[in-house]
Amino acid sequence: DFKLSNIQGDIIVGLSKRIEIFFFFRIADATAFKSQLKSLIPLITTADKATGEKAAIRAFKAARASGVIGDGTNELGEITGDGDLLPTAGVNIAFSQKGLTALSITDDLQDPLFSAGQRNDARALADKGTGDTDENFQPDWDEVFLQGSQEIHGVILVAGDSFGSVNGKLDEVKATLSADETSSIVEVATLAGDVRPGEFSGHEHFGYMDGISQPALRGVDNVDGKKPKPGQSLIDLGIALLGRSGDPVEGRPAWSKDGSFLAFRKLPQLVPEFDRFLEEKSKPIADDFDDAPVPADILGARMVGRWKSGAPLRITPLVDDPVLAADDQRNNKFKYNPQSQEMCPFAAHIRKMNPRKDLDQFANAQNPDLVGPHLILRRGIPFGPEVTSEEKLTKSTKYERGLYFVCYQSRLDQGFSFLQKQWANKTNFPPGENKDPGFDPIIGQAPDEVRSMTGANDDKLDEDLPLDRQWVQSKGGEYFFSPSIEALNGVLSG
Ligand code: N7H
Repeated sequence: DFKLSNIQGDIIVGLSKRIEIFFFFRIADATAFKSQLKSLIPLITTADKATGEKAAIRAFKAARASGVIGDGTNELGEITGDGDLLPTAGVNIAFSQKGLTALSITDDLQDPLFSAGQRNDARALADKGTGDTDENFQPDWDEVFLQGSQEIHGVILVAGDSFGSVNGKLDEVKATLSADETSSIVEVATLAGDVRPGEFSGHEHFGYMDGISQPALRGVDNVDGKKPKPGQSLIDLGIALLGRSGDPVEGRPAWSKDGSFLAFRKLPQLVPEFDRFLEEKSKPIADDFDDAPVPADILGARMVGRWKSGAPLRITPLVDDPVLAADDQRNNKFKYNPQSQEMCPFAAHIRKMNPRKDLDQFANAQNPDLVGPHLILRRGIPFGPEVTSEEKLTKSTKYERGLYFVCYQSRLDQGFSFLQKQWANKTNFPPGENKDPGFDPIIGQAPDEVRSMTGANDDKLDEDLPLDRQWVQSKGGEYFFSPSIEALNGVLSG
């Protein structure tokens, strides 16, 4: 009974996005919302539609590369139009627990973190804030996510090739949700992310290529029109979708099947400060790299686990290899050696987040796979302007920029929340070595911001490198549920 047309496209395919708008709303009139939601459903991009769109974009790019379609410039090289991407705009919708409650849905999705909301998870995630008990903790979050006067009941994701397409689609959505002169929703906030320009497209703001490693879903290969790639982890459908094989949670309502929990985080990044740290601390670490390019690039790569191009340290530890990085048959095909962090530090962000073979030594009959259940589908997008020359000069951030982090999973306590608390923030993960690996230098959080890692220097692997400060700062977010189309047609609009 598995149908791509019943699943929202961002979950298992990913909406095509150069621009993405997150429209957070409160439901003001539940009765009107339910009937207007019925009319919104045809606008929603399902997984089969998203697959088709990706295929069309690939065909368009191929046609452009072969000269069949112009590239948006004239003979003089002047830009004559967008000409860059096929116009697309996709829509998805997801609800917070408060949103389900506002719709008088009392069924329990059996995910305590979802039910309580992300604000109640902030202290455990080690987000910055004041107060020393769960009750009096005040996270240092943006006002909108504190949800004082305005609760967030849901989020509408609109993604596409340009602000023109995306805004046009958002207007359609808004018109649908205010049909018959009744606005069923109130805007709480609209956040916009965009892919970085030109050669940095696909790279997050620290400069590293993102979106390389995603798990593939068992039984639904080819979902985005591509074959599973070498090195790609295969996970059961139920790791991503509720009610599918691999989701062990009992007692969930039938309508939750084929939905997924969406974790949203606003994560500003202090880019000039990060670069300054790399410059200052990389000299001794780079000493033994004979033909080393830039010392800072070596330290950065050891913190991330990949070079800026995306080439993995596990395959090319001494020098970046852009050709390898661009080859999707090779750029993710590696396992770590659980005995060694010579090629890639245990604490490196991608090793902490997906330790590949590191945990095999602890597996047993009851728990044969210690990594798979924690793999997530990442769908984030950068936000904010490029670093200005003034910021480069002063080495301090003036304009907010970072990542709107989005991921999908069937259990928040195994996916996002687990990864942050148990792997990124835990200094003894991955286990098995005498010396603790330390924090994930990219996203690891400590309440006092005092962090360090080992393995940064491949000559002195046990040496502790103090990490000055956190360059990724949580400004909040929320946990949402992205329902199936059947659920949207049924309980949510009924
Ligand atoms: Fe990460 N970065 O630029 O350093 N991430 N991440 N992430 N991340 C990855 O392999 C980054 C964040 C994961 O399968 C890459 O596709 C930044 C959170 C996972 O090998 C880069 C931020 C969480 C993977 C970054 C951020 C994760 C991954 C390499 C915040 C979960 C795949 C590209 C601003 C709690 C690991 C790639 C694998 C990869 C960066 C956030 C998880 C470059 C800057 C919050 C599972």
